[in-house]
Amino acid sequence: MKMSNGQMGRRLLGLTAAGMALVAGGMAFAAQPQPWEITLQPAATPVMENIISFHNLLLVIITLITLFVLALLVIVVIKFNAKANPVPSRTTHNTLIEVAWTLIPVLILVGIAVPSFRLLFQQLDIPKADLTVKVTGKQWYWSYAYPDNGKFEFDSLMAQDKQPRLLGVDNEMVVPVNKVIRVQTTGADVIHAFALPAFGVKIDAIPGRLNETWFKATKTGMYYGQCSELCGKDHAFMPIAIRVVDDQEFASWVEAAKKKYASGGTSTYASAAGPTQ
Ligand SMILES: [Cu+2]
Repeated sequence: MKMSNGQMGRRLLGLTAAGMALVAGGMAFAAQPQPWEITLQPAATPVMENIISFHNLLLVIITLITLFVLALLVIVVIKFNAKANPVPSRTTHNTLIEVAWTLIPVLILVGIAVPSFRLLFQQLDIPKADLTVKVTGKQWYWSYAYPDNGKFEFDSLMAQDKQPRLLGVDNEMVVPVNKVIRVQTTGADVIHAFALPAFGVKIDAIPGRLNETWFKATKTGMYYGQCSELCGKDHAFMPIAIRVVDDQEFASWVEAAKKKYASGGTSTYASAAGPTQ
């Protein structure tokens, strides 16, 4: 794709603006994809912070390796082409180099494995939960059940009249800030996946199975994710919206939710979407 100078300038401007939005985003927190975003969404949980630093570490390692291989290729092309080197060496073995090119990659991989497994255990080893939310993926919306707080359940459907476009929902999942939230996922019809980039959460919602993950959001605000398993024609239209609030606000939301959702999982949009099973 060829770009004119003007296009290039606009693209650069877009990138700069996205970068500044990212910095400013630290204050008024709403985690959602940004125009021209090229990196991961800003972290809102300790797990995601560690995912980002692991990602940055790998980026350095992979860049160094790629540059090293490129340098070797360039040396070979320049020094050992038929013109520069008409009489090739007949060497076939070099024990020292062979040991080195076996051992060094092994050491690099072990070096990567240690922080990788540490991160994996942090994700899988669920700390003592303050709150459990059961998330059910349905064609094509989510249901959230709060078994700890008066056992209510409600549906959450994409709201076409709400911003951000394709991410706003009628009924958000609400959780308290700085609390360990245990998320249990299951599917009602086909496999869905509950994914929220800013929390470092992505877990399948499988019919007949209960999967578990967790997050501890450290900043109040709105967080958006999407179903991440191709689940049918409206797969792209079942966003996940989580509102993180302080304890007091959460308590009053629970009281209101108990009344609002007393009749079970009802949604203002349910009839329009026509869920099928
Ligand atoms: Cu889905």
